[in-house]
Amino acid sequence: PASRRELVEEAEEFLRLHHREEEASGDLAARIAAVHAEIEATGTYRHTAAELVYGARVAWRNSNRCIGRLYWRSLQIRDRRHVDDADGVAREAAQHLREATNGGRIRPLITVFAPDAPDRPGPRIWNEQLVRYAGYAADHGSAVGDPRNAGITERAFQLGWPGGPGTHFDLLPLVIEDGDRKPRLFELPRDAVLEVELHHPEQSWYGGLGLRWHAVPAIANMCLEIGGICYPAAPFNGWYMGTEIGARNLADTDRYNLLPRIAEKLGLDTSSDRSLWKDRALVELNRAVLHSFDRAGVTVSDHHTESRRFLTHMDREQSRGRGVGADWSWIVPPISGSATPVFHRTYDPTQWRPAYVHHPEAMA
Ligand code: HEM
Ligand code: NRG
Repeated sequence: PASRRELVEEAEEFLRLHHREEEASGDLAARIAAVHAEIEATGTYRHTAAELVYGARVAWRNSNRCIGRLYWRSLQIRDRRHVDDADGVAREAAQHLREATNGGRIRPLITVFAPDAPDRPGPRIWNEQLVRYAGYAADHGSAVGDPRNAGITERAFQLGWPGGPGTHFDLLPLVIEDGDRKPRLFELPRDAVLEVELHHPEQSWYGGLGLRWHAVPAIANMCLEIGGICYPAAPFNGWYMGTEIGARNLADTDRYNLLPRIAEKLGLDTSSDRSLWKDRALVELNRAVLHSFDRAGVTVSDHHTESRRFLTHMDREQSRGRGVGADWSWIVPPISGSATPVFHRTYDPTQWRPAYVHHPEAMA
């Protein structure tokens, strides 16, 4: 919020929402008066544990780009608001991954670190996710790793990272900045990161490609905004929808760009777009992702199931008298869009609060 008055307004709006939706939320007028007084005295206010839990869950419910919102009430919260130093954030981020991974039965989870305060900004994680693969610029020929992470890889080098072993899947260190403002590097403990080796259900050559992906998508660079308070470090995760890996991360020409290699192995005619070799390679790549996660006992959903769940979510929300904001271009899966029900309709793009927001200053 730009001013104290705006903070008071946003706080009140959130407290009213909480009170309206949650029966056990107590005396509204008394809580509003207390928050007013606290803002008057300190320039900020502290959420109760119940407000934080509710705020983090509703921020997920309000994530217009997210198809996975049916289970928004199941989000578990690790309240680590007392942790504001880089070492503590690194330690708790690793523990977040262990608890979220849960041996493969992935649990939707968020860890909330110290908020921004008038006298001291909260800590920040520069990596876009807790687990990311390094991207090394090519001296000549093709790049190594994930080109999407070339920026954060470069910043890690500048901060003294010696670099990984040089595979296509080197784990990046976390880059964490705390209230003292000096970004520092932290290697992730190996036991905190579960990865899945990719195999194809029928094509045995596929395993030989040496492909893998991490089990948990944990976005780390979005701010959790609740009632005018910004929690800049609040890494959260659910599980992957297979297409995120198979139709984007491994397939996009500016990511791992694997379609030509897979088409070649499949013996497809790549001399003309009209053979639909890209489309056929995409399907086999996505089959391999789902097959491999299943085989490894790691939670993953497919785009048909997740699309159906999303429409169930919309129905359920509407029956409770709530509208659902959504962004068609993010909700519709990147392959076979028209074969899923989410394609065949429009959505209200209104962005409600609380919300997860990108803060541009922290991005590369
Ligand atoms: C975006 C699925 C859980 C918040 C997305 C996207 C997918 C997805 C497919 C689009 C990603 C892209 O195109 O790059 C899922 C599934 C979940 C899940 C299957 C399983 C439970 C969560 C949770 C949260 C969340 C637990 C927060 C508490 C978001 C947000 C975005 C997003 C904020 C937009 C990210 C951005 O702007 O880059 N989700 N999600 N999701 N999801 Fe979910
Ligand atoms: N597409 C990104 C992850 C974005 C968020 N997706 C989720 N979130 N499934 C990728 O790494 O491919 N989640 O919290 O589960």
